[in-house]
Formats: sequence, structure tokens, C-alpha cells
Amino acid sequence: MGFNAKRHLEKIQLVEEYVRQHKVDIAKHPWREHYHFQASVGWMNDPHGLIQFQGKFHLFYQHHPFSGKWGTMHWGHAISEDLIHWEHQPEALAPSEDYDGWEGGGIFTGSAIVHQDELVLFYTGCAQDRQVQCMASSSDGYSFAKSNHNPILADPPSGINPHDFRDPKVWRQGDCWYMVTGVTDGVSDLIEPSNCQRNGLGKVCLHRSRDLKNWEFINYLVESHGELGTMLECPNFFPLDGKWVLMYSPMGLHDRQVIYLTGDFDEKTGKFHWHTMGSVDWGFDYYAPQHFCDDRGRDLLMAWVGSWPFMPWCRGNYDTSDLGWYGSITLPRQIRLCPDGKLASEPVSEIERLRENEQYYLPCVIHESEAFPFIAGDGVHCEIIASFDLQETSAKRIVFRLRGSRNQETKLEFDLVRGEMIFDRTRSGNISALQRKCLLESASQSKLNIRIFLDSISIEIFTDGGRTTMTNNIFSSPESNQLSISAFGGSARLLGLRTYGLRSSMIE
Ligand code: DQQ
Repeated sequence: MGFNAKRHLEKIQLVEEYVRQHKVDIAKHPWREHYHFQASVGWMNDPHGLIQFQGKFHLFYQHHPFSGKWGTMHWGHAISEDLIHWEHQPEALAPSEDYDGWEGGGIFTGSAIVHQDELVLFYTGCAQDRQVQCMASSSDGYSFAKSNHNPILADPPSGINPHDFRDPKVWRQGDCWYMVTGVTDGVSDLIEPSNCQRNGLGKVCLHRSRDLKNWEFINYLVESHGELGTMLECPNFFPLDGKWVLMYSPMGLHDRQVIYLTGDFDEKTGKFHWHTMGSVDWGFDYYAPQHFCDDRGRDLLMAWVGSWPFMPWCRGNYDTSDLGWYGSITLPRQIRLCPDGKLASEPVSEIERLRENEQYYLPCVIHESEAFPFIAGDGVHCEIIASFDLQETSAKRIVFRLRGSRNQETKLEFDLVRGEMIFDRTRSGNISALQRKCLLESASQSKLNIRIFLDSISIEIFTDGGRTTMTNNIFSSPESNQLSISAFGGSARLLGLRTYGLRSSMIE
């Protein structure tokens, strides 16, 4: 159906002009993140197209540049040499064709490959009446031309709702290219996204191609009977440490936002036989992770820090949308598979380059009701690494008070009796939802190790050797910067506490 290069360029120039006019004012706001990537202007969600090309990391993301709310989507673009310092680039893709929704939903989530020295992008075109899969390519990695063969995949398998056929993730295996997409059968409502009660059952489609232009349907990797979700957004399928992992963001699974399944891939039938299920992250604000490998052989994940209004805890509030922007991206995490099939993750070691002002607190006992105050950078942009000896701990609960002040505090509680980690943002500022709980495996072990990253409005928490993580936004005022640890129901034996300030990674 062709490519209107002139219209595409004009649309990208419109974005660039708008960004130029608004970015300086937006950058001044104290809620802007210091070391989590954000679009310089506008709404952002799902990171995608993550890849190394000609020696640089490329990050693309869902972008609605013209307001702080989701709208007709574009692909924003940034590059980095170290996964930490990202440089904003001109918009990579703007909707310009009937098939990619230039008057509809726009250009949805996708992925990237390198083929014949070109950076090739796959994305969903969200046209008026359906979602179709499309391709674009670039020889320099900065300016992209859409394929004349678009849409390269126009129809979902029969019985699938054409409004829910999206998020192509493409990879090479043997002589073929494979693509997974998230689909649902039944009906959905694209016009009113908050009305997302899918009648159907989610599935992950597997297609195969020899030339990237003609795709044949192989099978459904998995089909939900309700237990996997009603629509499986942003699927990733990749080998990891001897097994295969299917990771996706389900609708219809309540607070299970990002699921991984570990198992074996039957290449002959195109079926995935999984045996282990887990949550990649337990936070309110973690969605649509994308997996990629770097040239050091690391398996990496980056995800959107944000929530959709249809999520039960959201109540439609976006605390920065009225400021003309929303959303950020997690720290890049390196993942591995544990022998029991569970996933573990940790931030890439490059993050340590931002450290400054190291503080070290000697081992001590924290007595009941005697808060242990500590310092970590400015208390707002920092890293905290703590370790407790649980054999020498009688406390029932260990509680971190983060971002504290007279009126605000965020509580991170480790309930050693119930075996739970509880994040409480009841008093974190104007924000919907109160507490999020998840299993704390370490409660039954001899040590509790915790690593916390605080940025202006986000908190990433790692514990249980990276098997339990939580990512949440808090919209506290910048003056809320006090930190302390308390023990309840007994004392807690602190083995070590190390903290760092974290410098800003923003490149203008
Ligand atoms: N966001 C994109 C879709 C995807 C959803 C639209 C997940 O492609 O399914 O912005 O956040």
C-alpha cells in the first residue's frame, strides 16, 4: 500500500517543533526523573525496538508527543553507549498511512532486528478498522522508511478479533524469522479503551517467514482459558539458560501485570509447554517489558514505569499528565533463570557509574521503636543496599520509611511472620491506590538483602536475590527526603547498610 515519505517527514517535523517549544519548561519540573529515561515532552509508554546497532544501543518507545495523555501514537527514539546515558533523537516513526492509523490510533508497539546491515523495525499499525503488522528500515539507524509491502501481515488467524492483534516481536532462528503477537478472540472496544472487558480469551500467535514480507501462521504458543489473561499484550519469547521464556502483559489478571512462563518450545508444532509461572515485577507501575540481548551476551529487560486507567487501582488519575508529560522507563535489568525455573533480575552494573557520596553504616542492632535514621545522597535520588541477619532478628516486621517529611512518607515493610513485602503509598502524595503486597521468600531464610533505587517519582526494589522486584511511582514533594529503618515486635540485626547518591544521567 506504499509509503508517503513526504507526509511522514512533515509529521516528524511537526513533532520536533512541538518538542523544541516545550522541552525546556518541562525539564525544570522537580518531578522529572534524574536517571530513569523519559520522553522530553508528552506521554510515553512501552519501550520497544531495543537493540544494538552499529555499536550503539537504540531505545524506541510509544510516544504521544502532543499531550501528557495517550493519543495517536508515534515511536520516540533515543540512543546510548552505556544503557544509562540516553540521547534524545528525532521521532523515528509517525503515522502517515491509512494502514498505520494516521487518522486513528497510530503506530503501536513492536520490535527491531538487524538484517543485511539495516536496522529493521516491526510495529502494529492501528488503523480505523483493524490492527495490522508493518515494517520500516534504516541504513543509518536514525531515519526510517516504511516498507512498500506494508502491511506485511494484515489478517489475524480466523476467529481472532482484528482489533486485538498487535505488538510483533521478531527474532531469527535457524533459516527462518519468527514473530509473536498478542491476540484475543471475542470482542473488544478500541474506541473506549477503558472499556476493556475482553469477552474472549488471550493467546499468543506464532508466525514464520523466510523473507520478512510473507508470514505464515504456525500455531498459538499458548491459549488462555482465563488463567493467563483475556488479552496478552507485548509478548516476548526467548531462550534463557536452557529453557524458553514467554513474557507478556496480560489484561484481565487483576494485579498480576507482567507474567512470565518458563518451559520448553516444541518447534515442530509451534506449541510452548510451560511448567513455571511467575510475576516479573509486583509493582503498580511496571508494564510491557521488552527483552533483548547485547553483544556481551547479556539478557536484558526494560519496561514502562506507568499504569493504564483501566487498571483496577488506577482510578483514572495520572499525576503528571496535566504537566504535559507522563511515564518513564525502568533501569535496564539483566535477567537469568534460577534452577527452579523462576526468573531473577538485577540492574545492569553500568548504573554504578552514577554513584557518588558513598555512606557506610557499621553493623548494629535496631531496637524496637528506635528508628534508625540514615542518609543516602539527597534522599530523593539515591541507592540503598541493606542486609539483615534474620537468625539474630526477633522483630516481626522491618519497615523502611522512605521520602519522609512532616506530611508525607512511603513505607516499605518486610513482614517476617507473614512472609510478605508490602509497599504503602497511602501517604506518598496525590496518587491512587494504597498498598501492594507480594511474597517475601527471604522471610524463611537466614538473610534478608534489599536494594532500593529512588528517583524523583519512582522506586525500584530488588530482594530475594532478584527473584522479587517491585516498581512504583510516588508523587511526593521534593522536600520529602528523610530515610529511616524501624523494627517492630522485637529487634533487627543490621549486617550492613551502604548508600549512594545517584547523579543525573540526562543528556541535553
Ligand atoms: N500499548 C501499545 C500497544 C500495547 C499496549 C499502545 C501495551 O501496542 O499492546 O500504546 O501497553
